[in-house]
Amino acid sequence: MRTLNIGILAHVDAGKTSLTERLLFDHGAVDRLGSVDAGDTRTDDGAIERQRGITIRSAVAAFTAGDTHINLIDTPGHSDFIAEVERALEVLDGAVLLLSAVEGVQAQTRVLLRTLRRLRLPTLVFVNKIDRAGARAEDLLADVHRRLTPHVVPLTDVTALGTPAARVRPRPPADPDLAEALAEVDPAILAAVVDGPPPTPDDLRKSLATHTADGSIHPLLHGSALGGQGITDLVDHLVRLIPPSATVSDTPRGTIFAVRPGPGRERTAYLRLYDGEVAPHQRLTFRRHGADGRTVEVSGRVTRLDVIGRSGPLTAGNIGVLTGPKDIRVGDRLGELTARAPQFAPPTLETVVRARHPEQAAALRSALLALADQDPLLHARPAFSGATVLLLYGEVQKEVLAATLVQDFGIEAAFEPSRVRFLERPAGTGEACEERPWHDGTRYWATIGLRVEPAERGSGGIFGYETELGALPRAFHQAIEDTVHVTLLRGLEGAPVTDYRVTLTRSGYAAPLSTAAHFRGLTPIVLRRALRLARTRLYEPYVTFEAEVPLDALAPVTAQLASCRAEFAGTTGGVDGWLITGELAARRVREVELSLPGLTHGEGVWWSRPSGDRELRPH
Ligand SMILES: Nc1nc2c(ncn2[C@@H]2O[C@H](COP(=O)(O)OP(=O)(O)OP(=O)(O)O)[C@@H](O)[C@H]2O)c(=O)[nH]1
Ligand SMILES: [Mg+2]
Repeated sequence: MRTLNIGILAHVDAGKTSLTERLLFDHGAVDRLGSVDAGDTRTDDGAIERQRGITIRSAVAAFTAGDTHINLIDTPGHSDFIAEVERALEVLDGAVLLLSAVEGVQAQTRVLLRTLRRLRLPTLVFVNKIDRAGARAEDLLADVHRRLTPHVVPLTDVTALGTPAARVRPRPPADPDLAEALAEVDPAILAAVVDGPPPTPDDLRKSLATHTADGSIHPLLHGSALGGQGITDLVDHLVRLIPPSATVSDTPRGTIFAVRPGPGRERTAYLRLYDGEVAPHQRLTFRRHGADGRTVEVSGRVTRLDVIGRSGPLTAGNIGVLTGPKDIRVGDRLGELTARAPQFAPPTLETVVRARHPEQAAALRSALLALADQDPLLHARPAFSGATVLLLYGEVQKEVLAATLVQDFGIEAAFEPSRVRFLERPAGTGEACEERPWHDGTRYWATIGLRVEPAERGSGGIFGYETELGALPRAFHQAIEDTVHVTLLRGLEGAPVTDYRVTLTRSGYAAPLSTAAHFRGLTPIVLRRALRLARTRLYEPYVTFEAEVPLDALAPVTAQLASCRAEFAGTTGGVDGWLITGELAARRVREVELSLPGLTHGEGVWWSRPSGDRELRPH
């Protein structure tokens, strides 16, 4: 039996969790149809998810259709949880991108499809909620072609649209729309359409399979997760059009894409295996990139292994849930370690968190660091005065984190208002050295030479040695390394420094006078001098924005954006409204968001996502 790993992706509330539940129920994987509204679906299983009726973490559930075993990965739709979608993308064979027949194409839909196409992941589009009043079909399709991609081909139609009696029926196999869409990506079909003889239904079917598999064409199907219409068609096409990924060797190769706290201190990890086999009790070694740029390995024996939806060993193509290896994290690799570029930009906001009850301060810090440790996309770092700085995508993520701290750790935390996160990067190279100096009346029995220089974008902070390891006792080395990273939490302009490489160029100590405290005390003095010589540049985050505004609001909205120094990428539409796109400094976003309702009689739709940072220019 073959396995397909299928991601369910969409904007918030499109019906991903409801569709997942429906697929499980229709194929006998659950014996009761749960609902998001009643808070009893299989995949929204967290207490906060059930209370709020939104998905926060990706969840895996499996069912079998004929001789295909399908693992569904239900992802969150809220843009604050885009990091969860990012991790899921890596383990998929294909995706179902949902649209609501009522709400249609949303900004988040566009971002997701753009990413899926870039990754060349086979993707079907499912227009959900055809039973709901206000559902659209023909003009929604026109909208999809205009605002999502022209490479979408409808395979179904709907009767009694927008009513509970809505039904789905297949389009004819030789549908001219199908031939036309395929002609855009398939020269053989183009030649047949233009010069004849016209392509046969069999030609079209084969071309559709090839071009869905290579991610260049997206079949579109209709249905209702609540009513169950169109579900059989969806599964038939998933099975027929999405191929399982090919295995390339017998050596186990896989990725950890989710980690959940288990009973006690144990962690449960989700491993997607691409190659080879993993058996219970096997010893596994995972690899990741460490902060100093070297490869970190964690090994351990598997104490428990469940293969999702199957029994027996974990084989290539499947997902296993395992416990055993300690300190395992999201992103850890089994087998070869390859770098992978992130698909979405890092968060632009930061907040400072403190315990409401001072006696919980230490517990809060360790809870946040534990959460961040399992999850490389939750960035937490200690701040001065015992607080913790967190990087965030948005306010909903903050609320969810506050609720998690209460429910899972019993800690009440206070979050400062979020602010835009600025960063410093070294501008050049600077070097400094001190040999057993006196500073402010203190004698430091330590010799430290440090060089600061820019490191590759996205590398964070790297520490390395030019001195011989072993020249200093380990505790002193560690004291220098730890102090370097803490010191660089504040650069010359007060913002955290990132993408730096600090190298220990000289070191020395005097036994028995030297202590780790001498090294901790001297490191910031030497490092600051080196940093001043290197100089730093200040960077601020930018966002990509999309504003949908009514016809008469184009001029005032454009003027407002221009006064916030937006850079415009395009303005399209003009029939029933305008779509303005561009880039904007993240710190101006709030201003635009607040003015938009007034400028658009409450009809404007604003959407923005982090797009990376740029050097700060004076405004
Ligand atoms: N009428 C109708 N309502 C639907 C359908 N599918 C989902 N809904 C409703 O839409 C709402 C959102 O459904 P969810 O399944 O939670 O949507 P989601 O995409 O998983 O949402 P997030 O995970 O929070 O992004 C719920 O109230 C569902 O009952 C459908 O086919 N028809
Ligand atoms: Mg959901």
